Amino acid sequence: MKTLIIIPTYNEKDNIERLLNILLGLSPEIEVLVVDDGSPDLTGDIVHRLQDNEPRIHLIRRPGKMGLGSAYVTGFKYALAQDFQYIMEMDADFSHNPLDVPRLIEAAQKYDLVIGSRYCNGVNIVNWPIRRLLLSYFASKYVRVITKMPVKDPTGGFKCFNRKVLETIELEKILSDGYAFQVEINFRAWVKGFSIKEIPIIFTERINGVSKMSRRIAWEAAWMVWRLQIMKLLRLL
Ligand SMILES: Nc1nc2c(ncn2[C@@H]2O[C@H](COP(=O)(O)OP(=O)(O)OP(=O)(O)O)[C@@H](O)[C@H]2O)c(=O)[nH]1
Ligand SMILES: [Mg+2]
Repeated sequence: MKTLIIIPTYNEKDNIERLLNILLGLSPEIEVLVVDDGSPDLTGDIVHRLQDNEPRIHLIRRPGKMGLGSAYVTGFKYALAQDFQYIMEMDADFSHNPLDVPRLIEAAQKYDLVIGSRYCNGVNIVNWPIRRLLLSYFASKYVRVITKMPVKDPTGGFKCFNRKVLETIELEKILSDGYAFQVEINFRAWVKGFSIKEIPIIFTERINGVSKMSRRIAWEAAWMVWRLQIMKLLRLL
């Protein structure tokens, strides 16, 4: 069954071609959608050129940096307009190992939403400064305590959805970006009663390119969980 892997990009010229080659080599059922936000390093042009020989590469170009959350929502709508059964989220920077993709798709035969989890067996993160690691680890605990959602890695961005999850969640209503976006979408799926499975992955910090982690993104996630909790109580989800 057909899978669409959505990859948002902003300045990923050193990674994108190699990543697409590996992904497309995994299976003829796999297609990729790059959502590029006008990368100044011309990542979009590289992908456009690769499309010449490969119909399984899809590309949406947006004029400027509009954030990860809205890039995924745009990609989800594109996937739902076509006949993809599985729809994945993945970073372009090799933090997510493309060779883990088949394991996620396999688990998605049985579960509605599969999350590649850094915190299944201890902590599986390579090359993060201790400060960032602690922030992420305690953020995930904080999300769990407040939302009661049974997910150990709620901010992870390597996931596989069955299309019915994305058909059911009201994509229009998702407002958050970055880490909060991941938490919000998991929470909405969970509240609707979809099954969620975490499978262990090893996350490796990027070698090529520049990080976009910011204080604003962390704070957004910190208050978003309260907002979600209130919306759930008011039955707005
Ligand atoms: N389309 C789009 N993609 C983005 C945007 N911001 C980040 N990305 C992409 O989203 C993915 C994750 O972003 P990263 O910068 O790796 O974020 P991170 O993993 O939290 O941080 P680092 O790995 O430390 O840089 C990468 O593929 C980025 O190129 C954006 O505003 N628009
Ligand atoms: Mg990254």
